[in-house]
Amino acid sequence: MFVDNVELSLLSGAGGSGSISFKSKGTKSSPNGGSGGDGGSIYFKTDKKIYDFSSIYSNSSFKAENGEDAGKDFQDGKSGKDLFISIPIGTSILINNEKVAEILEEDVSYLICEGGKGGKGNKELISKRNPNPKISESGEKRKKINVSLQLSLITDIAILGLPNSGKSTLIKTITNSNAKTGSYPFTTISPNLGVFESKQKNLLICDLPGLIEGASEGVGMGDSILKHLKNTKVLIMLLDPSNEEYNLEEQLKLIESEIYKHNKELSKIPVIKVVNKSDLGFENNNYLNISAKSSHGIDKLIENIEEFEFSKLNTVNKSFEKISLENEDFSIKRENDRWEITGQLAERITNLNGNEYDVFNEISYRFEKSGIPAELEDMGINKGDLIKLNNSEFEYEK
Ligand SMILES: Nc1nc2c(ncn2[C@@H]2O[C@H](COP(=O)(O)OP(=O)(O)OP(=O)(O)O)[C@@H](O)[C@H]2O)c(=O)[nH]1
Ligand SMILES: [Mg+2]
Repeated sequence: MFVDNVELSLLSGAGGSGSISFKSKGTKSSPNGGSGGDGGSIYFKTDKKIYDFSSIYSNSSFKAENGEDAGKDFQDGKSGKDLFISIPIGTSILINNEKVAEILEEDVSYLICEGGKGGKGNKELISKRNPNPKISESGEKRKKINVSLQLSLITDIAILGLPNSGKSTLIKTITNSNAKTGSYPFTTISPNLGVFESKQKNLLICDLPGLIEGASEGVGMGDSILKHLKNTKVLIMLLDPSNEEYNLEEQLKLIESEIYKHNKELSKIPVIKVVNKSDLGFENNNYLNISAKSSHGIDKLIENIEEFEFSKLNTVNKSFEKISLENEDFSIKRENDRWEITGQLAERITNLNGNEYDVFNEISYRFEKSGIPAELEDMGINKGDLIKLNNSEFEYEK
């Protein structure tokens, strides 16, 4: 089964917590609590040996390992393992229906769900300000993200034509594909791929479902055919002289008009126009005539294909600017003289355990150093207003 669309739920690993412990030497004691391990992150990694999502389709939720909590005596927690999910080149990543990346390069890894940072132990929290900390940080929580992946195949040649024109028969004749053929329309309902060993290199050829009028508006399998064209280098338009509804010129016009209406950039892709079924006695001198069934004219078609220098041809797809997936740092909600601050920065300020007095001092210090007070001032906070920062509450002092 060919799968070009999947929804995945991804969960990164949580960070382990730092520990609070002390080494005593005589009357002196010094902090030696280790730090927690980072949680595992989830990456997408392109693999040029796969052409669709069938390998991840059945397992649609992925979890990376948690980081381990730290121990005493300088013992840091182990980091959780990162998880790499293999995807085909040509994958678009969508979050909340918005495309955030399109991956067109070989062998790249793309961080999609970052693991929680491990919490610092009291050893790592030693500072001039607090040389003997009795506090440690909790690890950051797991992050959850739902993504959809959509594929636009990267191929050298795509075969287009009306239903029943012999596209699947052709891909079977010239490649190793075992596409299903049939004497009825819509035999093919998802792309078939095959490799043609040309003199230049192995060419990936794709046989698509039959195009019908209105495909560009989504009629038939319109979208699922047309979306694969922007990443192909050459088009074979396969015309069927035995079609009783449309003559050859009408078929050509229909194909051109549907694909160019879908995306006018597609008109930049070079085309080989071919009439099939020459064995039925319908040769037409304006086109290249072949019989996918008897192999008549296939040599000539291959000569035509070999004339293109595939390694120099580009696809019409423009590379996509990746949008960074940074979380919003913090958000402020005001209710009269109460200010509630949430978000990742707020969590990083307050994720502390240990001695209450030290915890409070550390939170105040981190809060003052952050960009939050400036923002609150801009919004008109007054001295004595109540601040709720995650689970901590305190009065605002200028
Ligand atoms: N006589 C003759 N019949 C052919 C030739 N090529 C294909 N056919 C026949 O045409 C019919 C359709 O062939 P397919 O290869 O399934 O056509 P298709 O374009 O893939 O069709 P869809 O997937 O339905 O769009 C089958 O009965 C084939 O045997 C040919 O060169 N000569
Ligand atoms: Mg077919």
